[in-house]
Amino acid sequence: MGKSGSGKTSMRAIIFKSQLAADTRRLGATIDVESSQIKFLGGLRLDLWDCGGQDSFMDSHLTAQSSTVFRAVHSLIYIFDAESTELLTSDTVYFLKCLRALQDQNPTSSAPQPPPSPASASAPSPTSTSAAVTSSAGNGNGGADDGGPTVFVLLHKMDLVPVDVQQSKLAEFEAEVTRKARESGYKGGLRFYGTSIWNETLYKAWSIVISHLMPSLSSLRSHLTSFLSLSSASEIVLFERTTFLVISSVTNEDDAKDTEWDERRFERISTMVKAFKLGCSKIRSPFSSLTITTPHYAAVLDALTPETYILVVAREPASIELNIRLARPHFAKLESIAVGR
Ligand SMILES: Nc1nc2c(ncn2[C@@H]2O[C@H](COP(=O)(O)OP(=O)(O)OP(=O)(O)O)[C@@H](O)[C@H]2O)c(=O)[nH]1
Ligand SMILES: [Mg+2]
Repeated sequence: MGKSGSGKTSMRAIIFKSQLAADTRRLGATIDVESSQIKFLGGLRLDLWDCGGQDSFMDSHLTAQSSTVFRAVHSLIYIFDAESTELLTSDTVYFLKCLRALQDQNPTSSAPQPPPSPASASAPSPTSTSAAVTSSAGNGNGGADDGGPTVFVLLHKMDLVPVDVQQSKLAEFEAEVTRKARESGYKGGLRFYGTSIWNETLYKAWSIVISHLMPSLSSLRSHLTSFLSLSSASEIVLFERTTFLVISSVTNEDDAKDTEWDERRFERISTMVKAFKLGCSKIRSPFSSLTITTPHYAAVLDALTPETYILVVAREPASIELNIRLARPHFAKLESIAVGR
């Protein structure tokens, strides 16, 4: 959800329909609600509701359609336009109304919780994984461990904000919106991220959203760690096959010590491979795998399971492809177990 023109349909088109960012300029306003069902990681079905943001539609989502839109929601992803002149006025008013509707329609989210400490309620998190993306937690955990829906707040179109003020703008926005949410009685967690369709921040935020939707997949991480050490790799990254969102990653800390690695490398790979795949499909030559060999390292990106791609980076290139082949049956079994759960 979010006001008209904030970029909701653009995000959906890029992440789930593999469209190019430039093509989103042609999108028209969404009428009422566009719901799509996305087959995701085997048997999982992701129900994505793109709610038109024009005032008349917002009013209808909040009144006549309130129970349809807000009941049984797993996650609310609310998009603010960073360039909007009404960011902290009318844009926030609608957001607060949505939080209220979410709380009313999902009573567990209003279960009593310990009050947030002033520091965690208002101060922006010092953690940052990318220049334009910061996440933090309104109630100290940022999630919905009260059993209610999780709210992700995306301050979007950050490319239009000068780079040197992006962090401070996001921090101020987060503090102010969190304060207003608490004052209005919302008790659940809020997670804030700065995003733009023009860089990898969009992939970063959506990878977090998707990992949150499928916590069972986190168990894959321990298996990736075993694979990392068994194959003497420096790094392994797991991507969802269609969206190329990062599901999980493991790094050999000893190798990481020697080198300065780009903190945004995973999201940048998602963005680049997605564009490359699109290029391949345009010339009717479907993407299957990619191998890069340099004097210092080798990287292989290949299908691992029916629903995932794996990227293995190692100093010793000889056995990467063989190791991936040998690991496939094990990960395919794990994936079916995770999905079954
Ligand atoms: N500069 C910039 N423009 C963006 C970004 N994301 C989307 N846009 C542009 O914003 C415009 C509106 O995007 P939409 O995705 O249609 O907006 P919406 O939120 O779906 O709007 P409604 O359907 O009316 O609720 C399009 O021209 C997009 O190209 C971004 O990150 N940066
Ligand atoms: Mg739209």
